[in-house]
Amino acid sequence: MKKAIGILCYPSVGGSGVVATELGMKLADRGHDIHFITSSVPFRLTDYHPNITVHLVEVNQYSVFKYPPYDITLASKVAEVIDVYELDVIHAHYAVPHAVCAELGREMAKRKDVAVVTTLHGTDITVIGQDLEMQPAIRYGIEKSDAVTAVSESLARETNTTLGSDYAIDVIHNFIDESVYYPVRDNRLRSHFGIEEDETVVIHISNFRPVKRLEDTIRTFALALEGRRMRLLLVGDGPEMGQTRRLAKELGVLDRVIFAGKQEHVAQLLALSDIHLLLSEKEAFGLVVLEAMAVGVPSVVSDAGGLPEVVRDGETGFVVPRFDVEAAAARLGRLADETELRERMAEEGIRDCRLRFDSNEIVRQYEHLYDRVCDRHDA
Ligand code: GMT
Repeated sequence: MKKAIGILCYPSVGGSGVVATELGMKLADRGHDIHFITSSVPFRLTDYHPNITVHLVEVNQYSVFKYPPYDITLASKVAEVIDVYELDVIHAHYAVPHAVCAELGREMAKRKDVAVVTTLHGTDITVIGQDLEMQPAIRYGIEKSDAVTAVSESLARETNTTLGSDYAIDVIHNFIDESVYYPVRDNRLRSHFGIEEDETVVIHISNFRPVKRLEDTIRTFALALEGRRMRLLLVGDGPEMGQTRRLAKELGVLDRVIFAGKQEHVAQLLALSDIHLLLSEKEAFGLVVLEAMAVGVPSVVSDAGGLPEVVRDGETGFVVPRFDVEAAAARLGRLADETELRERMAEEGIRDCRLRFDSNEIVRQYEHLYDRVCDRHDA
């Protein structure tokens, strides 16, 4: 049944906002009425869609406020949208503040028969959840939700371990937009970066935060470079950028590293790459691994969090122990040397995208969940 669904998400940062926006667009395509309630228009929402409305949260900057009350304003906006648009479901992406604000908004609204679904994305548990001051808020958001999902089995387990709880958490994996990420090889941009035809391109894409272990990425690349013609294409920016550049210089590989900066359209960069590298310390899912896989670029990943659920070790890429740069370099070198292995893994990965991460199937899982929580509310 078609539903009116409110979506709370971060509009401009990271994978959680991307997944929330893609989900909203897919649901709108399937006839649901989607209401994004955010601080700005989600950056992936580029086209007009008749079933999508964006409600902006405008915080009053009144001088008595030392801290502008964004969360309270968001909750008030949620209440307003519930009542005016007769929402059936509020879907909060990220535990804080969104799950908490979804519940507060429901409390404030006149209509009470709206269900709250929360999706945990990773750092809301693995980083923010480690902060004991935040745990009561995270627990509240989870416990008040009618259903909670996590983007990987690993995150579902870690949530209960971190919070010392036994919550029933549904696992719904992430998906990508198959019209943007599809199997393609396109070397045209190589010349722009001064990459020779016979060079193997290793790509890393992230927000350059400490959990992404840029240090391990550079050390792995430097070790694997021995006697090989390879370039490391770094896409993104963040707090670790300066240190990354310094380490590349110190290890004598700076001229082999390309700093592409933050980019919105990574599909084109994946299309010119041979191997994708992500050696995170924590990673609930690793959306970028799926993006690489869909384009046909196999990954070498660490065994952090949900990464082993995305990459099948030895089949669609390689999984190595976290922080083990020797193991990562050995796998990277092998993939660089063995074109046939790379191609076989690329094919398997493309197949996995279709079979295990098909967007229509994953959106259906969310629809079933909405039906379930709404039925429970109506009963
Ligand atoms: O650190 C990031 O990559 C950003 C972060 C976010 O909250 O947007 O990403 C998290 O959510 C993504 C979408 O579900 C997952 O693919 C990422 O693995 C997860 N990041 C971490 O767990 C570090």
